[in-house]
Amino acid sequence: MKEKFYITTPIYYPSAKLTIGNCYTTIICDAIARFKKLQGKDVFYMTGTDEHGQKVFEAAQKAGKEVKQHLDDIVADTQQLWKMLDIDYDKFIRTTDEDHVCAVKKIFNTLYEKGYIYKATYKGLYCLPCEAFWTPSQLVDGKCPDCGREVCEQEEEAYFFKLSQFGDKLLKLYADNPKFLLPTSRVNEMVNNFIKPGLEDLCVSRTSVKWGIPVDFDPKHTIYVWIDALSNYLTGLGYMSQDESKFQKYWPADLHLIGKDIVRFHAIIWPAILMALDLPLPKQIFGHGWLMLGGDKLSKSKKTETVECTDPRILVPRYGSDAVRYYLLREIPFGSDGNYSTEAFLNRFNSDLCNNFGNLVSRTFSMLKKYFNSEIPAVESYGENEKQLQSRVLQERDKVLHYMQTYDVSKAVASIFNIFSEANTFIQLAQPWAVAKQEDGQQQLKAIMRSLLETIRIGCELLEPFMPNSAKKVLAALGQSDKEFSDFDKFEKLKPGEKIAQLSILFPRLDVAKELEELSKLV
Ligand code: ME8
Repeated sequence: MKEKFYITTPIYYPSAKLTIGNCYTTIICDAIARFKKLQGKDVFYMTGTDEHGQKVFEAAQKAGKEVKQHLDDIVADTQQLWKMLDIDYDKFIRTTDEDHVCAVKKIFNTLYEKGYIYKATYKGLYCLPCEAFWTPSQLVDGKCPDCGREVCEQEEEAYFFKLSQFGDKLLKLYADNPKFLLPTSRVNEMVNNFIKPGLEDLCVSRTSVKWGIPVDFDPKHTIYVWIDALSNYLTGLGYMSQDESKFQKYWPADLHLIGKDIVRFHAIIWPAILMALDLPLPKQIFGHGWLMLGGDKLSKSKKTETVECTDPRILVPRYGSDAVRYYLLREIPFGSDGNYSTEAFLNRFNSDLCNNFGNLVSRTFSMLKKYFNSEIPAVESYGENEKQLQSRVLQERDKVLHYMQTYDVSKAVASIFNIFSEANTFIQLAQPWAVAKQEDGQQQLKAIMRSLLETIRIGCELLEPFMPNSAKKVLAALGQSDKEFSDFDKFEKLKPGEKIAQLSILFPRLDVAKELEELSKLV
């Protein structure tokens, strides 16, 4: 039986304006999910939308739409964006789904029945027009951060979750499982900033927020949006529904991949809820860094009127989803922040995708056409140069597998591109055009071309989870459409005598200055 692997993104707040920064989590999860699938795992990849709360309600009002209609439109738009980016999820959960709503009510009831939730009074600073409570640190100049009006002290009846009971259990969890929360710097942040100063019980219901899931036994209360949202990781598998088979199969999650801004909710509140429910904890939570905008310098240094383009709906149709995926996966060191600039994106397109990968494929394919009428050659023996290339390729292949064990996607992608660079260097060294002119050069030429083709094959097999479109295109041309990768170490997978198909140019070279100018008109 296949080993299971359950991976999740956070569920997104509904927004019609997702930038490539928002797409980052979903793209990495997709790459990891695809990689695990190719390794033969039974993967379940879930993403979705977080649709409750006052802000959502207000946004719908502002748009002049009925809330559900407003949400349906945004969700359709988001799903279309994920399709555009080749996000191959297994389930898209919406917190307005009936089975989710039903299960969240049951989760709340269970926590109440077990004595982890109690009723008390919530005291706080309240903004009447906004109907929102604020903490002193959230205020701006002592006033409501949303509308700038005066706030007043107010009390509200509310339910509380006994989070204060979980401090020691959480410390033990982090100590016993050093890989539970990564990168480790985030553990220190949780321990020093939140747990050691003492956890307070968490207010988990509101009477002033109407757009949410009502407490089953006290419906004037709405369940706190984070209890509702975090539960999606269980309810999406059918937890507390008629059919719990997916929950039985896939829970606990193998990886919750989230941005660093929401680590506290996932590494403190979520395990506490699961402990209270007596459920196994997720195996790992990874808090990745952010994509930052460092745009201003660009227009100054270039002396053109350029604006940063961060809209995937402009970038993907123009440059392809593989290019956007590649840039995000490669450019942001996993776990740290990374800077975005349109110019860096376009430069990477030219240097890595066009000059390195695309050029290697087109050179190799056209040489094969010229020398062997596009037929994969059979080889009697390999020379020193070819053997060296093969061993370098295998070294990089091992690195990719190693990095992917810790989800270090940026290093894994860099290693795959090292494979293509090695092959380009090999071409310069082996000089097939010179060998072709030698009378007794046929065997050597076959060994050179075969080594290049197998290198491209291995590189593209590894690349498929990250850049599915172009990798699949090349593999199909090579007559390879195997689903799982098992034969990396064989340099003899391609079938001699078979003809490879010709490919159109994978990544046409861009005129960066022209593109920047065009993009600035579109944003
Ligand atoms: O937080 N760079 O949803 P969300 C990298 N609904 N990642 C970014 C980013 C950037 N510039 N901007 C956003 C929520 N993200 C909650 C989650 S889960 C039970 C509830 C990431 O739409 C962000 O860190 O604000 C998060 O991982 C994801 O986008 C969704 O953020």
